[in-house]
Amino acid sequence: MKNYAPADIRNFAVVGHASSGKTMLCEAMLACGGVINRMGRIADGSTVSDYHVSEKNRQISVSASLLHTEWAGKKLNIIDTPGYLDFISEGLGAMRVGDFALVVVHAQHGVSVGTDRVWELCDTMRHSENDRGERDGQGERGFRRGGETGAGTVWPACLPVEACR
Ligand SMILES: Nc1nc2c(ncn2[C@@H]2O[C@H](COP(=O)(O)OP(=O)(O)OP(=O)(O)O)[C@@H](O)[C@H]2O)c(=O)[nH]1
Ligand SMILES: [Mg+2]
Repeated sequence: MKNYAPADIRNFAVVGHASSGKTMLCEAMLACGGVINRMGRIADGSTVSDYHVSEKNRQISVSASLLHTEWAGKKLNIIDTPGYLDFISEGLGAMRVGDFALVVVHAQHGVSVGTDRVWELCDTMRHSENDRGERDGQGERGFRRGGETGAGTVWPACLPVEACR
């Protein structure tokens, strides 16, 4: 196994409102890093993160999953967390051990109660990812709504998730 210097390791939690696209974003990261050669799908129950039978059946994340990949010489230890508030304790644990949190905001639905909840808990490092607007041009609107919360630094990133399939 490759050894990484501590400076080359990034541990972070992926958090956000339910069904905002956290698991698919993680799947895209694994595909981009070459860990998997094609992206799985939520509908097929074929993502790396949602591996448990209850997650496949419900098509939602139920527990935090530890994933890892490498990008630009950095080892990324990614903790994908469930967005449903019933399982928020999984996200709390992940945020505690992560160096920072990546907050995923649904570009069309914008900031929701789950976003507010995790944002309150992210009081050290804040990082917002705004995706899912690429198909209908609504990403910009969702991003503006994210910025209007005044919760910290927010910047948009458009991820062509279909390109990896
Ligand atoms: N169009 C589009 N659909 C997406 C995108 N990302 C995720 N989806 C779909 O949105 C649904 C929810 O995606 P997930 O990745 O499971 O969302 P999540 O935030 O992990 O959900 P929970 O963990 O259950 O809170 C699935 O049907 C995905 O296929 C995206 O970038 N664009
Ligand atoms: Mg998920």
